Amino acid sequence: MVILQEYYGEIDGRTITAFTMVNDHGMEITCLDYGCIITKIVASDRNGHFENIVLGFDSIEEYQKYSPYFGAIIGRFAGRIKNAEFNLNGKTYQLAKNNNDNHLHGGLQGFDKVFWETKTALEADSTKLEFTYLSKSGEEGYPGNLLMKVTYTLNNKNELIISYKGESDESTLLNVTNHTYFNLSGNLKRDILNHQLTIKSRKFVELDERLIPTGKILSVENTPFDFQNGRKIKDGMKSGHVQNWIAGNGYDHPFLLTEQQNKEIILLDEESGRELIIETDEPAVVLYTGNQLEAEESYSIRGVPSRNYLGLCLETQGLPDSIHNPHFPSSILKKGEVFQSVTKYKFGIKS
Ligand code: G6D
Repeated sequence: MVILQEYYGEIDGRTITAFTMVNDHGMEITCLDYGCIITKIVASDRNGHFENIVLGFDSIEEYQKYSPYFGAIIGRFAGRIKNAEFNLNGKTYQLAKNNNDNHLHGGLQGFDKVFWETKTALEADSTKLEFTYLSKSGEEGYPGNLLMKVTYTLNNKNELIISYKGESDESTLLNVTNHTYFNLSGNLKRDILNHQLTIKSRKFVELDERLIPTGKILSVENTPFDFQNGRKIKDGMKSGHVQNWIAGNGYDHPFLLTEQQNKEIILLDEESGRELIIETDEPAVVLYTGNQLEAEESYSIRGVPSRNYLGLCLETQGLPDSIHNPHFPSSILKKGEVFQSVTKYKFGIKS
């Protein structure tokens, strides 16, 4: 096991450091102390070719100019909050309206755009990066001084384990996730439309045309949202299902997990043989298939022109806009409570 550190760039005169963890089988994960951004995950295909399998850049300027949260930790609240406001214990809090009059992904300077104190640890069969950030009361409009700790662990079982811990001195909202875009083809050789996805979920959240939950939980039965027995992502592109259309001809939906820590999410690229198994203790996962990657201003990702469906996200988390939907699992973190969650990403080859 090895951890390498190197200069990556600067923002406002503050140095950004890139940390690369390498395990004994040649798997690599590179991330930044800015936004805990995962810039690269290098994994083998069935023929032993090690290639990058996530969307990322090689300069901070590109992240600042183009990145739709590539690889970043998202918070305080992942997903949308309707009308960018919420009421908690009789007080109304106004948040940034950074997405069609709604609040998205923690606001203008969420967890993805702050510096995290970083500690490294090297053990016989694993390497760890421990990121810490104190989100001051009032930051992005949220109450409470919130101490966040995020740990990335790479081990010799080709697993990336992300653990989250949060404590606040006032009741607040916390719904945190990692926003990595996966593309198992390797070095973006192909898009993700032929990736096969399995999700152990019987229900998904209905969205309105601004991608805000309507409050309805829909059954996946007999729809393109039924991933229980595996399905190609492309099914959602031209399905004609109104929810695929609303998402921009794809998926951008939370799925309620019916099982935790039992191979509940499996992503497979048959051509390379690469397989990713995700297990989590979170109640849901948001599947976003990169339907909006084609931006007004074209850009390239390590030389590959950005286009829709070049990567997909599987964001394990609570449900968006839960504060306005009391029947959703709550994302209220009470004063003195400790929020903890763990998501494991196991990279392998389909036998
Ligand atoms: C779009 O609606 C999607 C979000 O789900 C995604 O996280 C973001 O782009 C990057 O707003």
